[in-house]
Amino acid sequence: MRPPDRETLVSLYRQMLVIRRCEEQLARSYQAGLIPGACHTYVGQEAIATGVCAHLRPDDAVFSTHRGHGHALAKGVPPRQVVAELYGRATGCSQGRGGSMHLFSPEVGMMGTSGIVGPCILQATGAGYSFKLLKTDRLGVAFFGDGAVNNGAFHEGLNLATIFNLPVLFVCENNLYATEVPFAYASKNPEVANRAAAYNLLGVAVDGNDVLAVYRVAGEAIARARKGGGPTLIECRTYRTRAHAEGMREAGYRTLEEIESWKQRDPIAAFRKQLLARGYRAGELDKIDEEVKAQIQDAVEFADQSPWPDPATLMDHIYSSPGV
Ligand SMILES: Cc1ncc(C[n+]2csc(CCOP(=O)(O)OP(=O)(O)O)c2C)c(N)n1
Repeated sequence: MRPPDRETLVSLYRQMLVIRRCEEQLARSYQAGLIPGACHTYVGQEAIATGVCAHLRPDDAVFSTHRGHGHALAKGVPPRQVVAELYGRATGCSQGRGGSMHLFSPEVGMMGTSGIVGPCILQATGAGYSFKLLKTDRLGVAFFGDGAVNNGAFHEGLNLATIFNLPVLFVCENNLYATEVPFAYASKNPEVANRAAAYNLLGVAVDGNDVLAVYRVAGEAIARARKGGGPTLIECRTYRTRAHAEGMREAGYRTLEEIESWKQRDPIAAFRKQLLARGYRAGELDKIDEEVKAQIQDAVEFADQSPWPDPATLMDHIYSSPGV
């Protein structure tokens, strides 16, 4: 695969910042009581959604998790629609009916975040099966955490995708903990990528905090899948630096030293260093950050001023209309 050009490098940097600044804002909004429902932030894992989704088209289908704001943003849902959805407003991507764990935008191929751990693996497999039957080069993509790999859905999805040679990308974001349970406790096999061998499937482990590494590995897997080369399991090794969900504790089940050591490996700071070494000017990168902050501020004001869903529409979208 060709290395990313200048425009791509800048867009990767900007995309990671959009996710980071949006998440930081959502955390503040949650603390201010403006977000009904849970809020699981993606801080520390931005390189994964960014590096994978950079290769996706709007007609590829992404299925995500409870920690899915970053996937939605990277897949093309505008920050205004994400923030408004978490605020429960009618202008949100799910019209204020879903919140954080039901971010849907089929127009851009964001087929949903989910509060249930595991099913996204099967939904992406189903999408891949459908795309294959339709003889397209579209892709199904599942993002999931290490907490999903001991779920039956993981076995069923990987097995089916392999035997039918489906265009599916399985992206495991191994951030070492499922809520407060260490992966090393939940499984005697501390790796995810090597589980692919059980299905005779290609499994690749990558540094999930290195956006260029994720971009390269995902690009190769996606190009292969589009050409009929079948599924790939990518294990992105990473860490969430905030609590499992806002309002929960950050440490106790993990040490402050461990959190600090991963903060030193922050994916955005690391990429900024790489860009500076490639000759980008600090001022140029700071300007991107300023633009992103303004974009997120705009999203918050938009959400704040947006109407609540009309109670008269309560039963809309629940049953299909006869004959439709
Ligand atoms: C089927 C199912 N079992 C249990 C839960 C409760 N639960 C919510 S988040 C979570 C941990 C998920 O961990 P992981 O998949 O590693 O994702 P992470 O939170 O680390 O991003 C669990 C067990 C759930 N939502 N769904």
